Amino acid sequence: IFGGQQSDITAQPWQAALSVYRSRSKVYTFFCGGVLIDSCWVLSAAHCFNDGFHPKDLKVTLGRTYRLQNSSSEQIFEVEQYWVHEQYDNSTFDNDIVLLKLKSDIGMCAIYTPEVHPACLPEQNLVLPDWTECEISGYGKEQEFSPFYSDRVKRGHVRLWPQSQCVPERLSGHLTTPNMICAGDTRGLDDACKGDSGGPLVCPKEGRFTLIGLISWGDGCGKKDTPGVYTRVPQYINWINRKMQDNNN
Ligand code: 4AZ
Repeated sequence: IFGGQQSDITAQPWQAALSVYRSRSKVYTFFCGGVLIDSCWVLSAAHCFNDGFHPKDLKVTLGRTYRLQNSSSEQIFEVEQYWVHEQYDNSTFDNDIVLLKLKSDIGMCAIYTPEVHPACLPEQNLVLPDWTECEISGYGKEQEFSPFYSDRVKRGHVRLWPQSQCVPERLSGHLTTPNMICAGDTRGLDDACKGDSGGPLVCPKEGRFTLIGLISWGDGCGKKDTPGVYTRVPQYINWINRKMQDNNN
């Protein structure tokens, strides 16, 4: 997160950290964020999986404030399987969404605690008012060209942009689609950055934080008058529910 503030995982207990086993270095390497939406289910960005990881090599960490420090509140899971959206387009990042099923022998995975708790899903096609104040979070970089990810989870404040301003002129020529939503800080302070991808954009809806976006892409981090681009989660509620039903064995 560019700007924003250091946070505690209890402020965004749906935040997940995804890592992949690198056989060359024999360690798990953090690569993207994710969002817990149900005990055994995590959403992330499809583009995080461009390398075609084997599910067996993946690990999902929940409940950590410090990215690399073990904590008594953490819950770590292997991945049984993941589903990249069938219409995901690697060149435009259209439909940048992936659903992961966590591995469990007992039909229950994450146990809900103050540090580990799912985000609410919106109803299909929910649209919130322009400039609604929302939050993003993640363990991603604090500066575009920093070599390091953040040691600690951060959160930032962004507002939902009108679709009319979510245009190539503000995104160094890149097109957006109706499956994307732009959000940014009107003060020009907070933004998502590299490594935050797949993590949450949550907005208050009837008093609850509701998952409205998945961090997807942007033109750098924290540039003036440049929004971040997010996968528009309310477009995918039927897709998510179908996948979760089809795969509840
Ligand atoms: C990235 O590379 C990335 N400022 C994610 C979000 C944004 C920029 C880059 C938005 O994962």
